Amino acid sequence: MKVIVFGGDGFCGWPTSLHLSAAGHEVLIVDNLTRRRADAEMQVSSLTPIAPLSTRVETWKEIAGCEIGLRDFDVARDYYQLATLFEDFRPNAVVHLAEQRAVPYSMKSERHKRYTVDNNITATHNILCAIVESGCDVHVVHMGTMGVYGYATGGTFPEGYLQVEVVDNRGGRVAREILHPANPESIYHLTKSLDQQLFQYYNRYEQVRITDLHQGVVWGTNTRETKLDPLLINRFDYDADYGTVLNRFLMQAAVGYPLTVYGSGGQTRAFIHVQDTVRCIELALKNPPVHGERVRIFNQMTETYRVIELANIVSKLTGATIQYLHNPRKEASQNDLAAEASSLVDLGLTPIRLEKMLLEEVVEIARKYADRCDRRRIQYASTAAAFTPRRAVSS
Ligand code: NAD
Ligand code: USQ
Repeated sequence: MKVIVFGGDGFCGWPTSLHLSAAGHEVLIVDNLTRRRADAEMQVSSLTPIAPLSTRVETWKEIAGCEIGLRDFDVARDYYQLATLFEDFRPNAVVHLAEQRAVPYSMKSERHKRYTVDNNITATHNILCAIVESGCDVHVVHMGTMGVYGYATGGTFPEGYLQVEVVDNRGGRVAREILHPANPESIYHLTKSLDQQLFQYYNRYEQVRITDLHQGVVWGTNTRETKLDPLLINRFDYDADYGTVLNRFLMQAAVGYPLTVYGSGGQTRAFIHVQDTVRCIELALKNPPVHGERVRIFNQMTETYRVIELANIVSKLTGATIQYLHNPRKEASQNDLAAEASSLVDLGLTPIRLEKMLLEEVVEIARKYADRCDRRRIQYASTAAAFTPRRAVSS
């Protein structure tokens, strides 16, 4: 299969590109390296020493003998490069990961809000529009988020759609299927909710086949392929903007920093290991919707935990202490979370459990690269203080 991975230099995108290439697909990465520039903007870097993208790809060619194509352009701004790429490369499928994905970053200032909305919505729309214009029959696999459902406690989130009854003009009850109402708690999550509407339109009126993966928080670093050479190593974000909670706790434990629990720690979130992320994307690609099928939505998560539960697990494993901090985010202080997530398991996913991989992550990554940690970038306030928005984010 010919596959374009939009955002193929990122945390999920790089291991996905390798995994698909190893499975024999012809992979082409499109990435404008904006994520690397965000690191420079915030004066942080991945805990793991990541190689330049061209070095990554050359190393993969030496090791696996497989070529991965590269294009450096902005999917949200360079529409004509994008349209030409579809006409020239004629992919069978695309994996769309090219969005600004950090909740705190999306709320830092008006510029970051506007950047996140402009970048994410326009990138998604440009890809869909270019597919239609090219006349190619392309399956779009998009990485969405569990956060589109929101975190109001109660009920079980379905995989995208709700069966409801509406009252018609004569007072009768009519069965309907609707997209689960969106309840985004951040500007970032709002963009993923808006993406869903673009997918509904392009699926219904332009017959684009789409799978939207509603993914939980990803943890871990390496996958089978990124472990093959140090130059293939994946990124590990630990700063207060891009670092996700479990990876942050692992790094904090490794450097002797108290685990930063926001608020009560009663927030429940869905989690998945990065190895399972790449496997889920492959499963989605292998099992495309048929022509005329509605947008497929899979909940891509394997476990749920409260933040405080994670802190206790990491503390027990490493001896780290726990610090309760004022929550810098606007979010419910506590919630339950139940969600259906059987579709990907039915397609062949065997979930990796947290307790199985956690120790390996502590030893192989967090402790090994602990000396690369800049402690000033751990707390949200210190990151914000170091921030210079006007130069860093395009207006
Ligand atoms: P990331 O920031 O590491 O990677 C995104 C990549 O896309 C980066 O390499 C960036 O340079 C590129 N990019 C962004 N905008 C672009 C544009 N306009 N043109 C070209 N390239 C662009 O993020 P990630 O963690 O790999 O996340 C990938 C996707 O998965 C995102 O859409 C995110 O919302 C979603 N997701 C991530 C997680 C998680 O925990 N990491 C969880 C659920 C969903
Ligand atoms: N949290 C802490 N302490 C920290 C960091 C985070 O208590 O040091 C808390 C947050 O307040 C939040 C929870 O941990 O309640 C999760 O935060 P996170 O930063 O790990 O994840 P989140 O902001 O939800 O975003 C991440 C990805 C995003 C993806 C989302 C999936 O960055 O791209 O969409 O996870 S989900 O949460 O299921 O919507």
